[in-house]
Amino acid sequence: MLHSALINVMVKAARRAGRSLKRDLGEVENLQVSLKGPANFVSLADKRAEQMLLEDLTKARPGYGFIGEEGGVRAGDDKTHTWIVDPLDGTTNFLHGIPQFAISIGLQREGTIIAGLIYNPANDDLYIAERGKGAFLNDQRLRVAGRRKLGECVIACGLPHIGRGDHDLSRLEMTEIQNKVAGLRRFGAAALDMAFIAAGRLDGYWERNLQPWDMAAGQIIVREAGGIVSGIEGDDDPLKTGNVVCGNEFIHAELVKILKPLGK
Ligand code: 2AM
Ligand code: CA
Repeated sequence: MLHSALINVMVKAARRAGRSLKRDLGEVENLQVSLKGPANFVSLADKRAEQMLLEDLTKARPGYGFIGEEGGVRAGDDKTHTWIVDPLDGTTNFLHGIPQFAISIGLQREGTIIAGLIYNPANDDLYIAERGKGAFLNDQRLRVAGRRKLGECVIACGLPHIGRGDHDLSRLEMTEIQNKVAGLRRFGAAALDMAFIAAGRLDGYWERNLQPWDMAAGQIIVREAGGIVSGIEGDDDPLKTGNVVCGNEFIHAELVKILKPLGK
């Protein structure tokens, strides 16, 4: 399939960093049996992947700014464009050898995400989207699921880690949703949860306390697949609030109706 020059740049960068992560996943599996486990190794793998993405993206688009989970903010000469990159989303999964993790690359132009890529090197699933051009998984056009009844839906959430977020609120949210849906899931990689929404595998997803790089690519991929993405207020910007709800228009609205009052 023919992609734009921009998408080609993103795909090439993601595939190189992805090869590195996939090699490192093999080593992680070996290190599980060691006393200290693979934590230090994973931290290096993460940084190495971000360095590759920074190199490739900056080489192809020298002026663009770059915000990466590992390296923070680097300003570019072109103040209108910024890459928003998570080199390894689903770090805990990766650390445990669970093949549910991804590279996430979003491109922001004047405050709007105009292109996104999510790539899981473990199974080679590559999701891309560009504004107005649709969303694709391995060149297959994506469309969000069509279910309208929550009772038939599989919904994913995130769970705050130890020492983070509001655990009581999280349990309250899960209790409310669990009572109304066909299945509740927690996969542990926000970018892939959003990619699964775009692919119609999941009907809905919500999570609090995320970072822009967790959601930048996912946001455009879901929207280009016909889905709705907002914060938990229903009309707020997830990249600003750090809270996200997504699904088709009906399930998104149902989730907001349940979740919004709980956070008050
Ligand atoms: P990460 O793997 O890149 O850290 C898990 O619930 C999801 O939340 C993952 O996508 C994880 O991204 C993300 N996340 C964002 N901020 C986090 C934090 N402070 N602690 C743990 N997970 C976080
Ligand atoms: Ca992340």
